Amino acid sequence: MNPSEIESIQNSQYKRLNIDRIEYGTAGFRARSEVLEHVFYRMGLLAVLRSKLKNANIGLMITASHNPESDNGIKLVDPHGEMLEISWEGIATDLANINDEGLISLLWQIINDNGIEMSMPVTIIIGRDTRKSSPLLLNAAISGIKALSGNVKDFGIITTPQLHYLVATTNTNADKSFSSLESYYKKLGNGFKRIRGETQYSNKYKANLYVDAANGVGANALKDIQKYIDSVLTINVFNDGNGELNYNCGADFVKTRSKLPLNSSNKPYVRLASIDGDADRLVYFYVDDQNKFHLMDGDRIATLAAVYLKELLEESNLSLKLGIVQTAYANGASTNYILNVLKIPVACVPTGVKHLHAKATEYDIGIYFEANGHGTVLFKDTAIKLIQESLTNTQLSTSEKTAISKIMDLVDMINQTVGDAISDILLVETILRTKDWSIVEWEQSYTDLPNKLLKVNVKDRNVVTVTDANRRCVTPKGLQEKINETIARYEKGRAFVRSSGTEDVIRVYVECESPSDVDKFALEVANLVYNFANGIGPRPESL
Ligand code: NG1
Ligand code: ZN
Repeated sequence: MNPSEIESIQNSQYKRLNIDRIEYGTAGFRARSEVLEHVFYRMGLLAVLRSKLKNANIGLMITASHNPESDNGIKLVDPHGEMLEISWEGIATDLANINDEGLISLLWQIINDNGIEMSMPVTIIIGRDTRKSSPLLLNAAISGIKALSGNVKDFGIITTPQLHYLVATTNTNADKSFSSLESYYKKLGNGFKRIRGETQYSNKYKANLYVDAANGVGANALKDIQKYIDSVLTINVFNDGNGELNYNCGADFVKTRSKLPLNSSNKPYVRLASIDGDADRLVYFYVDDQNKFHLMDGDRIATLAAVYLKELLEESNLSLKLGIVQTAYANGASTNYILNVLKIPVACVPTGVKHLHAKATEYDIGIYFEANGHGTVLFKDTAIKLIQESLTNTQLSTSEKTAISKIMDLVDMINQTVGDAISDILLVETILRTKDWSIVEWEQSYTDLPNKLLKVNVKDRNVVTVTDANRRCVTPKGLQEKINETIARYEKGRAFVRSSGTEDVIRVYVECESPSDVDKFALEVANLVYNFANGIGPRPESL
């Protein structure tokens, strides 16, 4: 750092507020927006250091996803569009929490420990969601970037997956020029139109989808993608920004409450979908003629994609290894279906996209989804090369060629940098149309086990530590044994607890065979957590 940079940082208006320690969690920092200005300033500083270290553009996304409008958050995006490397999460946490007097020396420490070459010019790519607090916080981040002489490329209001895509493609453009949103829409939209080919659907599939956009940034993206897919699919957007962000709507609301979002049609068997506030999660749903709600979550999207890819691989005779990655929150019935019906390998990893993404890269084609609807499909570079080469092989049969070119269209249609609700909608719609399935046929592949996800408020959520992909609790001592005793009383019972990385709560998940037992089961485990981890607030006595 040169003297003027140091002076600028020392004189910055963004002084640390006297708040509790804040952690770089599952998806960066998230908190009430009014306490975050100094954190954003410091993440601006850190993004410049990371960018210099990597000699590449780094992304900053300003969003608190499905959290209430009053929250905000920030995360760094690494050069290939992936989440920040895990070893830097601790550095980000330290930098966000250090007092103002220690800031310069901590920056020097980061520079020296990592051997960062400070003279290199760098650019930070920024995007933000629609929150009202975002412009002010953006200024704080820009101020941090400029204090260390970084350049800013601000893409304004965009979805989280768009920011990931823009970072990844900009860093691979041969001339280092900035990618455009248009290239994103064209890539997805063209893949979607091409793969359609001559497929005729007539009966069950209807090319008409209703999407709840959580009153967030995804509403713009859905309206934009419509222009690139012509009338192949009509996307009717509701909760498109006139109401409050994520309030009684959006993918998280629909998944956790298992009910229709605000302003939704309740016409039986109409295919509906919800995305979240920054458009990286997607769930589908419908109501039947008894007005019963049916949810098609991330597990269902993963299995649908797996069915289709498995068929295409068989038709193409390409020898590529397909695998699925889930977390412990995946419904046991979906795991069972993947293993025993589809006969595809499945891995379970800890919660957090970075873990799923990393594991999925181990397969030639890796499908990963969180039950909450965040996920995508990854194609290894070697797999893409094989697919491309096979397209020019004159020995192949017509059906092999058709299948291979469809796989290539999928490569275009899918945003491989991160789960992307817009791209995932195109994927789901492609498969339903190809199979001529209504949402009911899709649902028939397996029956979910009844399940419940609860939150428990405790004094310090860090007292709960876990291992074995979140499935076993290490501390508080004795808690896991008690949970095991409870599980043993329920047929097909499964339960686990862990501290949230995005909210100040302990999450409790249970599933079992009997729908009438699941609430009782969930309350028993929640009460164990409350007792062992010094619960605060109302005891979890009712749901
Ligand atoms: P936490 O709060 O750590 O459980 C939640 C989701 C994650 C992930 C992140 C990021 C559940 C149970 N947890 O994390 O899967 O999506 O938010 O948004 O859905
Ligand atoms: Zn999100």
